[in-house]
Amino acid sequence: MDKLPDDIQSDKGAILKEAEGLLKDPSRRRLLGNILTLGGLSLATGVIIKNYHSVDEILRRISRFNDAAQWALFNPKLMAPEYSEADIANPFPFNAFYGIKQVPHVDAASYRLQLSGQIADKRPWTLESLRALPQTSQITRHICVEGWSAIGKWGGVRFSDFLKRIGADTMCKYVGFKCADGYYTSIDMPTALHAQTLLTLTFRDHELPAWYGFPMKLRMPTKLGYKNPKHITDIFVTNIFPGGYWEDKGYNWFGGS
Ligand SMILES: Nc1nc2c(c(=O)[nH]1)N[C@H]1C(S)=C(S)[C@@H](COP(=O)(O)O)O[C@H]1N2
Ligand SMILES: [Mo]
Repeated sequence: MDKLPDDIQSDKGAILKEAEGLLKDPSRRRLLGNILTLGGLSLATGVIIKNYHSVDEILRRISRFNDAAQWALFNPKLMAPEYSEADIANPFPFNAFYGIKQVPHVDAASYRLQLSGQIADKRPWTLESLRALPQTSQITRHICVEGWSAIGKWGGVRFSDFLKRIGADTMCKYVGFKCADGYYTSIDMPTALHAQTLLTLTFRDHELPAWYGFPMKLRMPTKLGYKNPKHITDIFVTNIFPGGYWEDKGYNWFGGS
């Protein structure tokens, strides 16, 4: 590689120092997984520095690259393992960006699931009308990046069936979700259409309790925990990248497990 111009050469020290700080942050390290060490970054910096201006931008670029790779490698026909009733964790862990006492209370009677974006039939859904759709269930492992995993049983509507029913444009790239607690996330269309992706209304054959996401949680055994939104109030289909609560703070967007 050519010698870097002097001004960039001196930036290099500053950028590496900034990187060192950022890599100390556990959420940043998670974002990078094990793909990048400070040593690796040092080697890459000379190349990257010519095109990008801050470490944050470099890290985001790497994460986006990782998204593209995961998207390309995702096999829509590959099924996540399923388990038996005896394997279900009891109690199943609760997790959110707040404590269990702050879990939102969603009123069942006035609840409406709102639809927007590239969807032909945007009529809102009541809980009753969602319960009246054909239901299926699945016992799968939920994996949280905070270092735990647990097997649970979720039941509900196959998401690909639901998307077809509402006339979603499945040529779009993203499906986005907004939640009653302010959480939000989005997924790639191939995962939305995966056979194990369920719009769930039950946990262990009972109505989804508040702490597991009443009235509804999107459950995907092919994705990490933070990609599985609870308390969903809005679903939209779009080609504009919607991001997510943790994803916008640096977690990898694709979030495959
Ligand atoms: N609405 C909402 N959905 C959410 C979260 C949240 O804070 N709010 N946390 C995510 C994370 S990080 C995890 S691990 C799972 C936890 O789901 P559980 O409480 O059913 O175990 O929910 C995911 N979905
Ligand atoms: Mo999580």
